Amino acid sequence: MSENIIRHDWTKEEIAEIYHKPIMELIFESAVMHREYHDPSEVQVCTLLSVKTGGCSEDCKYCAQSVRYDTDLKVERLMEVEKVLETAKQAKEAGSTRFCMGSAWKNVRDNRDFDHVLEMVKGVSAMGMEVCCTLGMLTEEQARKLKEAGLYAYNHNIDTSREYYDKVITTRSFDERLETIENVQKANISVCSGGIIGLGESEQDRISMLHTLSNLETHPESVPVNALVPIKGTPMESNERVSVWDMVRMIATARLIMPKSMIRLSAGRLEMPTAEQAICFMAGANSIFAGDKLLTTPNPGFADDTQMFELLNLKPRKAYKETNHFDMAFAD
Ligand code: SAM
Ligand code: DTB
Ligand code: SF4
Repeated sequence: MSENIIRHDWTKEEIAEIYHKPIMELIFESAVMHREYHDPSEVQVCTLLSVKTGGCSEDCKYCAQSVRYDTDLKVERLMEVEKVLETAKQAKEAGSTRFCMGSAWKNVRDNRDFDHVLEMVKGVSAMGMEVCCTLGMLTEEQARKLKEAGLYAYNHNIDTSREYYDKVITTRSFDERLETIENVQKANISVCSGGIIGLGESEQDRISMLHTLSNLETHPESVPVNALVPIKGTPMESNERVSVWDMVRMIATARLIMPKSMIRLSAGRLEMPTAEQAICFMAGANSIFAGDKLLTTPNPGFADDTQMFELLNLKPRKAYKETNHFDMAFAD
């Protein structure tokens, strides 16, 4: 293991210097760092399932599920527990080791729906998969209940920089997001937190977002880097498509400043040819969302990803490995 120290005191200037390195140098350095902490042939394969779709009261300007935009999305009630468990079983059979359930909620409420989500968590955990949820804001008490049910990780993205945040969302604050992350950490649940690029933010905003993530007391165990999937009907429907080099810079910088974290090449893969995804893996990405649907939008299917893994000599990372990443992440 290297003598690199996991730092939580990065300055924006230092992060900017890394982010702006000549691209080949940046990829080389992040690839070296990646090899210090991870097996570069392993990629974590997570499956996403939207267990409660649409009808969300929030105004996140990128999102297909907000009631405020006319996005042609059919609003659905919370899925039946059995149906969710059936989907998780299929994902496991297809090689997925993490199952992430998402709901279009501003926050979790202590009602029957939450009781059903707890049953879903118990059921998926019993299958030996790492269970993750993304249900919006959470109190410490609710986080503890999820932990007791077997929750392994909780996804709550900061989405963008503190400075740009209110250009994207006005119905809940950046600090509320950080509070939820804190509540999750207090319950000893592993944190998955990252953001989106392509929202119209500047490079300085991207650096600022990475600054916030890398200066958390414990680095998130996983850091999803999403490219905006433009949704018709939302205020961001016409945003310009993110370039692969911007994804690479984000991934490589995240890898260099949060070396132990899993960096997830998240939304946006459908538009990326295998060669572009390969550069992202080279730059330190080691996790993907698999399965032909993200929450509401299409994603490459298992068959396509299997082919890509074969071509790139990658293999899915096992769940709960001996060198448990959860313990590693909490051992800074
Ligand atoms: N409602 C919960 C919340 O907002 O925390 C959980 C689900 S929400 C859809 C999860 C995350 O997905 C968002 O925070 C955002 O980072 C990402 N996301 C949503 N729509 C997206 C889009 N169109 N393109 C890229 N990422 C998106
Ligand atoms: C994350 O960072 N990206 C995922 C997951 N966490 C929940 C969601 C991507 C959503 C893409 C748009 C959609 O399918 O609606
Ligand atoms: Fe609701 Fe989450 Fe979409 Fe925001 S991102 S509108 S909170 S579902």
